[in-house]
Amino acid sequence: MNRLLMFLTLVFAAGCADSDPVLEVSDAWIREAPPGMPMSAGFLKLTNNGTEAAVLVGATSESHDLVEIHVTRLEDGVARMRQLDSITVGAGETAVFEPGGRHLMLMKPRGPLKAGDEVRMQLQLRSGETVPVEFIVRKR
Ligand SMILES: [Cu+2]
Repeated sequence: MNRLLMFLTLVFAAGCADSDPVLEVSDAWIREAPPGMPMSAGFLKLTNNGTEAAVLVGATSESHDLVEIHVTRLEDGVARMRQLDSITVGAGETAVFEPGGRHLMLMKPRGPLKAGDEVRMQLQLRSGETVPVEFIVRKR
């Protein structure tokens, strides 16, 4: 769907332009949870166009009461999720959140989400800045 591919948000960190990172978010989507499943996962690409590292330390979502940074790893052939305290995106780098890897774990839903829904989240940086991101819910 071209509309989904075009779902690109340019986000400029607020504040002084010189030292603050300029973060660009693209391809932000949430995987629709199967019926009865309380958890979903959010994915995105986060590019740091600034000159200093940006450190993601958390997120809040209008759709869920609890959001954690997770990574999925294969351990002894079994996929396991672990919580991460933070993810550092160096200057000029892109952090990719994708199925089977890093993701935003969405827990304690405030209501059901279905494909096509749009969800606003705020990424929280260690600097204290927040980055608003619009996610779209897609089918699994
Ligand atoms: Cu997870």
